[in-house]
Amino acid sequence: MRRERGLNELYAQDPERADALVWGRRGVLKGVSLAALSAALGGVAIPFARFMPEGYLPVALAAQGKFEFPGKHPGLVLLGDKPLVAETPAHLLDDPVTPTDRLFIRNNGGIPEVPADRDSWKITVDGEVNNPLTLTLGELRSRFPRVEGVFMLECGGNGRSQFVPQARGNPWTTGGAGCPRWAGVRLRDVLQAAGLKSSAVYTAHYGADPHLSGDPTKVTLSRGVRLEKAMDENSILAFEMNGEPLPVIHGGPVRLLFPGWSGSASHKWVTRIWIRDKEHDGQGMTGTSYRVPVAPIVPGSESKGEGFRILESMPVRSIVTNPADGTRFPAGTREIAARGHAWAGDLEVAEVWTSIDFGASWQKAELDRPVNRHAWQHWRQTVKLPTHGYYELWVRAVDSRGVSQPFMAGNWNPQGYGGNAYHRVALLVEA
Ligand SMILES: Nc1nc2c(c(=O)[nH]1)N[C@H]1C(S)=C(S)[C@@H](COP(=O)(O)O)O[C@H]1N2
Ligand SMILES: [Mo]
Repeated sequence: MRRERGLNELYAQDPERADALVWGRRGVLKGVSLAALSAALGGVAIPFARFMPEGYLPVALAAQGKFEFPGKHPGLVLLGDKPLVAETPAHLLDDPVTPTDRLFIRNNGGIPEVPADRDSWKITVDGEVNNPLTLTLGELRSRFPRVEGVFMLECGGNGRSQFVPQARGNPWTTGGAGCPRWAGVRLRDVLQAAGLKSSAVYTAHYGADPHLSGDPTKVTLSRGVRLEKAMDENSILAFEMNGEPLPVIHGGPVRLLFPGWSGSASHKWVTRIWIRDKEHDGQGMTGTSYRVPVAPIVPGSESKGEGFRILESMPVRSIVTNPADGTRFPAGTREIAARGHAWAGDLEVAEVWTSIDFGASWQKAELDRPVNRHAWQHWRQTVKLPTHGYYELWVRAVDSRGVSQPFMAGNWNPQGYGGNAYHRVALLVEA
């Protein structure tokens, strides 16, 4: 008797057989027949198979790492444990405001010790300022106006796994992003209190997290931003997330937050903000780190980052948060309520489009405005499925300058930054 197996189920139960059936070598379809493909998907029809590009890889699932961390959702996917890195599957990002337990984690080093009295945490502001300051978190709270907002945090490497050939680093799918509610004080209020000199052009961030080597002279990460971004009203020193003290894993007692820009600038456990008279050149600022080519380079080629620019504002992206990848719908289902979010760094999203026929045709989704600048936008759409079988729901967003997400991650770079290919989820309507 032949047992019908689901998309993910097949991989979960018999990954070797599934791989042998579907894939040749890693990530490349080896001229398999449509029949073999259907069998690998659990013996189902693929109604729009005629639109599948030659060699196209259906969104059939890879193995997921087990994840366990106090206060975090067990559905997060572990990408690495030294340093700790975990991403959020798109269906767990369905909430309009990301719950704390669902925000991705990206560490480059260890997790520092934090004093029980959080308000005693100290931050120094020095460099190109008239009055260098050392302020405790308690002083930050009492001296400067409290601000809050729903702000995006997105890793510069989000989408990296879609680069071909594979880029170096954590293989983020779409889950290195989230949009919680944050509260803190404006960085610009603090910088103004320190009195910026006319020579001030760039920030340089330092934090308390130890280097993985254990060598105390080594800096885990030290990135910075142009002064213009530092002075933006939404660039904050954050000490609360979703109405609670900022969890230690997310940089508590206090972190920087530069919404819309590569998350690496949003320094956690921040202890020093050094104001510089030139572009910062700390750990993670040079070479191919958080930098992308200005003119495209040959995918897979060697590069030391000559002619690259710093990745600042993140590119436009959209995700499907409902239905979940791999959802199986009962026989007779002909309509589903799809929804998700879209964002575009410092810009707004102008349009979101969906396709169920491998991009042969697109339908425009309903799209909300952001609740505030630098918040993601929600989209929704009733998607019609003409018959039973295997579908992929594809989504792509277009930013306010008319730039769309591409089908493939473009502008290949050695460490895989700024990859924003369409999000694709596998759906099945039972026969
Ligand atoms: N001190 C410190 N800050 C840091 C990092 C780090 O390793 N150390 N990682 C950065 C990167 S690359 C990202 S994407 C975000 C992730 O923030 P999260 O872990 O709160 O999601 O923190 C940034 N701030
Ligand atoms: Mo990141």
